[in-house]
Amino acid sequence: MALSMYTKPHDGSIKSKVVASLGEHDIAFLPLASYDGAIDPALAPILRGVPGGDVAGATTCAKALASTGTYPMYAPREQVDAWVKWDDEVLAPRVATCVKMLRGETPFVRAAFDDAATRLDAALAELERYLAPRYEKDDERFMADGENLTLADVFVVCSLYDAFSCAVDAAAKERYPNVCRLLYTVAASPGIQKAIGTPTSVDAVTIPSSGNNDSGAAAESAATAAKPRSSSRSAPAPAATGPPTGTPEEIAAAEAAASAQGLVVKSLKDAKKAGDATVTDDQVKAAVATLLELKKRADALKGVVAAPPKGKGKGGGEKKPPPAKKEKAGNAKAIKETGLGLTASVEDDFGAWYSQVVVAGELIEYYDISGCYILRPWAYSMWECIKDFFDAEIKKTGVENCYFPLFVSAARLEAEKDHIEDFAPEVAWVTRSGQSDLDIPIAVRPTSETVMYPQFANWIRSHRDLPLKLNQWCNVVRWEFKHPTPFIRSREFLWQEGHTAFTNKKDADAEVRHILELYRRVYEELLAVPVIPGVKSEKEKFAGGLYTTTVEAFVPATGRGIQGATSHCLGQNFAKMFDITFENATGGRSMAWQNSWGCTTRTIGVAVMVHGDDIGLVLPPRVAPLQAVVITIPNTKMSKEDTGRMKETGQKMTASLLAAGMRAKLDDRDNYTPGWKYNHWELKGVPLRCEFGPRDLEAGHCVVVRRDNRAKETVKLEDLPTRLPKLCEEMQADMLARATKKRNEAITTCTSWDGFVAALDAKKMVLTPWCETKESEELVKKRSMDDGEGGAAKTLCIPFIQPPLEPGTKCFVTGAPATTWVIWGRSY
Ligand code: 87F
Repeated sequence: MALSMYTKPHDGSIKSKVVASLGEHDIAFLPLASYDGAIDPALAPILRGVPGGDVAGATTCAKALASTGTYPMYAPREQVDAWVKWDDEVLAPRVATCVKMLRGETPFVRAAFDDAATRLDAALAELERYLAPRYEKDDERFMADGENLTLADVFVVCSLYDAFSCAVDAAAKERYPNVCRLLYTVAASPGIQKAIGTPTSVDAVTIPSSGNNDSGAAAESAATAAKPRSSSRSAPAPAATGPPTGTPEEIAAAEAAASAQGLVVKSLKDAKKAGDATVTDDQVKAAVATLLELKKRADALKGVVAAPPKGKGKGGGEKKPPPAKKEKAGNAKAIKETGLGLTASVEDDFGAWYSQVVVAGELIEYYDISGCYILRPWAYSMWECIKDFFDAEIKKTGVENCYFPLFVSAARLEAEKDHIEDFAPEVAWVTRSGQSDLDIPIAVRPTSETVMYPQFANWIRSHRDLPLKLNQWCNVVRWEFKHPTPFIRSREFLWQEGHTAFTNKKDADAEVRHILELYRRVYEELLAVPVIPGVKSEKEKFAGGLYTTTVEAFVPATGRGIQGATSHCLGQNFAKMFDITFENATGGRSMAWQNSWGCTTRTIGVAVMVHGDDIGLVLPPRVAPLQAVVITIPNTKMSKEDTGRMKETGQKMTASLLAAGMRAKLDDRDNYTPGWKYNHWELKGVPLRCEFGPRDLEAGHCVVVRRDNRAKETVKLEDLPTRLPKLCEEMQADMLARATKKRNEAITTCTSWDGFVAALDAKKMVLTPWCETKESEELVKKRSMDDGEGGAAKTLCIPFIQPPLEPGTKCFVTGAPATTWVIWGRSY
């Protein structure tokens, strides 16, 4: 049965179900059959209801809601029409069939269920294919970003909500990331959340057995959204969870905190078992209590509700309690395998692993604004290493640091329309101070070209004022709508932005390459991450500039490329706009040539992704906040003097490392067991651990363990200051070599379309001969999206180091003459 949707202050006079409140207006579903024309369309405009998908009233409806000031919600009528129609005809009926049978609202008929589930899966796949390129492109955010919501979005989301909260298992979240994004972003609107709750997905869907169930195996293998996962088939599956109350980030943080505390408990218990008299029962008890609290908090955020007492559940006792959760069992296994606090592994669930490792490694703390993160000292210290290196290098070339304001007037920001147009949706604006609206809103800088260049115009008068080379270390804000990831994509981030002006193109070109080389060194020499330096395609370059150079890194675990840093030659575009002209050496006027270049805290995220393992962070020694930690291992049998001597020697060892210029620390805390301390520093990725026990004390040596490969060697105490710096250098070199080998193995060459998508699906980047046209890039994007599973590929860069291009070589996709080799990949 078709449903209508209308808005009006809901007075209960109409038999309908209110599904959402937007401002003063309610959005309700009304069975079409019960619509008798009694609702005055002017008061309560019908969004749909006329068979055939007419959306008469949509505009009135949109205006009414927009007038509440909450939702500017205009969309082309055809689009709303199509969207509603699709929900009406494709999505909603399939969801309804599955959901009703699973909830026991209609009899369970195996064949009908399988059919609906298969078709539901197809509908979700279709939606995913539809959404992915739109989310990929920043300029097509017509919906589902939570701020440009149409009523039609609400329709689709209501259907998805039903599907995900009953019939779609957690694995679908991975298969349909963009569908989930739609669901979560729209459902994040407070009005909608109030009405429908926070969406979740069930861990497993148990297909009820039924009288005509003779095709269990077929149901298992059907490509259904409601893929049956559980072996229990006796009862309709009550959802194991309620709606989560926390954001995914909060949940990840709470889980990480709980698993870290799990470690504390484990090591205390181990120590006690091993006869460590310093560990008291009370200590263990307190640690366990904390653990239970943290678990409870994580469960609450996840929406895990305690199973109702038998017979008292909502269903009147006929439903069995949910089977033991599969995921829990999986986690327990992971904990046991790693033994070390991270419950997700790099290979099985990279996203979850990353969220856990940045928190457990104490780099990041989540914050209550999505996309904003707290950089803890452990992360900031890495940023300082990068900063110190880069800052010193640019100063050698005459760059001066400065600071321009955080805020930009609209007039300045929009002075260079072409440049800002593409980015406009990401600009954040301040519109109010206290309770009063500002006369003119002001923007928060997303980058500083338009902030700085009016001053450049003032300061540059003569060729003697050039080159002008400025840089600032600062924060910028870009209100991203893609899924945020700590360091990798955040709404506020730290960076340096360099802005320079020259009298001629040759000098500008040379600087672009020099800066890019510094970025390469940041990645390869500091972070041990190999990068490919090259130039961006016309489509991917910074639109305001002449050309963009880039260093592209690669994350093997996901097979995705990631832009490391960019150095742009802006040509004379900005000089034209901002009138940056100078009197040249012959007395005439010329326009300046400009560059801009930037590198962000993304660097840290890339290094974490490339080097981290199932145990935790693995930090490259050159940027590790601590390069070595000395851990004393006293035992209860030691005399007081020996314990004191051990402590003192530990201090001396550490001092000798510090004197040798290393970043070192002594961990002689006696409220933690050695095992706990090992885990702690491993999780934080400290390159070298010096274990110093009673026998080592007697022998005058210690055991040094490398974090990256866990290789151990015994080092005489007097050799520590010479050996450990060497070990750091070896580890640094090995990390780069390992990552380079992996990266190189992940580059496949394709000279035709054959094998292109298969290579992407095998987590590779692809090197191809290319004709360099925008159309071919669009074509590859579309074809790779349609043929593959992991989203579209784009050009990462045209590498500076090119294989020979034989005359007559054809573009791998168009067959036109190739003009270059280019690297393609799925990317962050
Ligand atoms: C987002 C909002 C507004 C990127 C934006 O790469 C403007 C922009 O101009 C924007 N996102 N960009 C391009 C930045 C170019 C350039 N700026 C200086 C850099 C390096 C540092």
